[in-house]
Amino acid sequence: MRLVIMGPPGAGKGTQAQVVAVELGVPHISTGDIFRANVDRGTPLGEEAQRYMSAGEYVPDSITNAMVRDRLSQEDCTPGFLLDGYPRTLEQVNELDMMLLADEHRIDRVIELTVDTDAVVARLLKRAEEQGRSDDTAEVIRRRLEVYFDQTAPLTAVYTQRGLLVRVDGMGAVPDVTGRILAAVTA
Ligand code: B4P
Repeated sequence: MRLVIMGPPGAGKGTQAQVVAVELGVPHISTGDIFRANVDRGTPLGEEAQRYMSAGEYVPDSITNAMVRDRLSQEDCTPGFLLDGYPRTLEQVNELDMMLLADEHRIDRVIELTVDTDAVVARLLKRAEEQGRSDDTAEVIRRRLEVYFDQTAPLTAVYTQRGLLVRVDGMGAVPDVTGRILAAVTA
């Protein structure tokens, strides 16, 4: 099973992907988590990524694509994976297609978590209080939402055209959303 989970910042992609990946027995690959791990370790990749993330901008495609290519080439991804927060641009969609084509694989399903914008802003501001993430300030959240609607929301049309997109209501309790995703994936 090769899955992608999409949705605006704070939609709960990471929250859901962690559980869904375990249920499906595939690795959970979050580009945001990989960037943050590099920031924490102070690697050159982390230093570069941090400049973009703390401004609410996307990390450049060249950096992100190379990182995902490397991760997907690892052995645990052979049976499948759950990509969380990638692809986010048309260039990333094309690059992912090429990575998979090389092994004669393809994406099986794309889940789009739909949420209410006011609710996601509230979720992220709450996380800011709890975790202090540098990209969870009101100003940066606003920019992240703009970038999402400008660059990532149009990708849903691409995956709809391919017959892969399933929209899942991301509002409500976390286990209820998980149940909806698993139902959509196994349908
Ligand atoms: P991500 O790490 O993907 O962060 P996100 O979009 O904010 O989070 P997500 O939707 O996963 O929300 P979560 O489950 O945590 O990206 C961060 C940054 O990394 C990007 O802005 C960008 O700079 C960079 N980046 C990542 N991928 C990239 C790419 N492909 N290309 C370029 N740049 C890239 O949930 C948020 C909060 O809501 C949590 O506190 C959670 O507890 C809460 N929550 C979740 N579900 C809930 C529910 N049902 N009810 C109430 N609260 C809920």
